[in-house]
Amino acid sequence: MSCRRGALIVLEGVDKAGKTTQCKKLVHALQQSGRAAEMMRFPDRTTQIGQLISSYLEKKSNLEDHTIHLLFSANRWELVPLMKKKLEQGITLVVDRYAFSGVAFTSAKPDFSLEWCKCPDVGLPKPDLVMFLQLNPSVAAERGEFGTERYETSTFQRTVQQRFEQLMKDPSVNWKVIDATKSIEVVHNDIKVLCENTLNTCENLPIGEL
Ligand code: DGP
Repeated sequence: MSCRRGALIVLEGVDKAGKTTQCKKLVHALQQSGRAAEMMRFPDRTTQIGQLISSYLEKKSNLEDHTIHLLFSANRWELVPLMKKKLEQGITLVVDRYAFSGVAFTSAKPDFSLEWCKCPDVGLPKPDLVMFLQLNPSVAAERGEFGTERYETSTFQRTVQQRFEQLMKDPSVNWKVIDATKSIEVVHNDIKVLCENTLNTCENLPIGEL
């Protein structure tokens, strides 16, 4: 019998929406229910490319805007063989940020079109489900001060949110919006309900491409 593939599930949202917490809880819940599941995150700062990105985000180095965009994309591409292998082994991947963050963050900079920003990620494995943790930027600000990394300002995050809203109009991607103002447990439950449907329907379909 051939192994049923795992699902590729992505959580997106502006900073402070609770993506990392929710990814961890989802992986745990999937494992408890007897499914093989693992978490991944982008950028993956552990690779050589990831270290260049990390140093850029920490403002220890400066990189030209197109260059860093391509490095973020390259960081996703370098993990594709591993992602495919795991999905084919039946492992569901819960991914903290993906190509949509890539497009939303770079296109929030002046003079970058959504179209240009999407190009380097064309062909990446397509998520079976992308959940957008919706959080009003003013509520995000109430969750505490932003950190000191690049991009962590309210003005920039508001523009990022607008770019995500444009991306969510793409009907070829299975977007679902989650109200992230609710408590951690309620959000977790909403996420589990949405995943259930995807997990039951995707396993006989081939992995798509962005
Ligand atoms: P995190 O490790 O999840 O806090 O993400 C690091 C920061 O990098 C966060 O502000 C979002 C941003 N980011 C994530 N992916 C990309 C990308 O592909 N391109 C750009 N320009 N920024 C990204």
